Amino acid sequence: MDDKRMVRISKYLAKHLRHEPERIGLVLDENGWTPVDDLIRAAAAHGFPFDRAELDHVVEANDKKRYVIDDGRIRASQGHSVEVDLDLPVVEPPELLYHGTVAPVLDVIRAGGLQRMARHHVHLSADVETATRVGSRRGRPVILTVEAGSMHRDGHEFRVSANRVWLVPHVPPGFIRFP
Ligand code: HQG
Repeated sequence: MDDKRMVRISKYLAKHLRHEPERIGLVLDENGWTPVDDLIRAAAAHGFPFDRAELDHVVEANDKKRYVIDDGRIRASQGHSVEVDLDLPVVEPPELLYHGTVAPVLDVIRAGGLQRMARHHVHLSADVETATRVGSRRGRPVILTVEAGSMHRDGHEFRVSANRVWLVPHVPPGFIRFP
């Protein structure tokens, strides 16, 4: 499969497993899972056919391991805007985590901290390189350092997705180191 086709399928999955399942009549359970067969059928019925081998390949080879197949079901590992409970355990984060953003929003972040915006959580990375890539999607990246260890000791709940994205509801400005 060529890269272009893989990216197209991956984006289709993101749209329907994170944001608009109802658009193709898909139903996610409370933890975000839907039967693989239902997904393949719904996609074909809505003009975007792919087969199981292609789907398996996209899930396996995806650059960020965005999707997981388990027991005949599939879900996105993170990034939802629809209400789902990923049922991830609360875990102790590393002392520092990173967030890539862009300069125009820095004043708002300085005032109110990092907000989850349209997603369920603020997304943080364990390494600067990943945060730089995330920030670059919006312009010249600015890397914020989050004092995750201190936040954890202060009672903030961290979770980590299957693809190693660190998730927290909010980061107050006092825990952010600005460049
Ligand atoms: C910014 C991709 C104004 C925040 C990536 C970011 C990631 C604020 C944007 C994942 C703010 C939200 C998540 C505030 C934060 N005021 N702006 N108070 N607080 N922001 O896309 O972290 O490809 O929802 O800095 O790789 O950029 O989807 O979050 O610029 O892992 O798998 O508001 O999305 O993964 O943007 O990216 P997003 P994000 P996927």
